[in-house]
Amino acid sequence: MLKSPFVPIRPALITACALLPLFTARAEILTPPDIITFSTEFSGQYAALNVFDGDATDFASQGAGLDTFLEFQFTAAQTFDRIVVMNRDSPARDDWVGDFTLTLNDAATVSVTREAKRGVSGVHSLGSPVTAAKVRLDVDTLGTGGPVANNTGAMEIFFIKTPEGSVPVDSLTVTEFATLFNVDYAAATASRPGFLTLQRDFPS
Ligand SMILES: [Ca+2]
Repeated sequence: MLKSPFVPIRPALITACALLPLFTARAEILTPPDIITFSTEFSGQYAALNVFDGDATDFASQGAGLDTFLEFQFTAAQTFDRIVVMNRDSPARDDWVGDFTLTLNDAATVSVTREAKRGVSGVHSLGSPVTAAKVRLDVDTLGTGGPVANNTGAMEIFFIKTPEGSVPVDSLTVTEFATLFNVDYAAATASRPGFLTLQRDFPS
């Protein structure tokens, strides 16, 4: 289905992008690499390039589940130390990425362990900076509890470089806030350390 060119970018996405520098102490989001190979897409509407369009559109594989992967190529070797893999806003829990592994230049690997959650991602540390021109992302675990779909994918991906000498903000606490829309929009979700969300923002 063609999308109207007049549909504005969702305010929640803008909120998420605005929060990122706060959590990463002026970290740099790298210019997105090319995507050179990927799991078969569910359809053209769920293209792999949707992980870099800055919008709430998804990449969804065609039932690849635990075999879901994306392979990226930067124009030159890049150094980064964190990554955001924002999950799909899908009710099927096995559409969500849990743990995943990055393979750097077809050699070294670094794995991220996390809980699979709908429509969100942590700002995941890789432990130390890594440098690579080619990066492959393989899914290691999925969300569990059904319904079964296995159209695993992602909404957005950010490769993040923290400038040398900067200190990330570890935590913030919201002490006062306007009346909640409902409990799904708790004010604390606006300050969860190192966490990004497109869905659970705080509308006053
Ligand atoms: Ca997207």
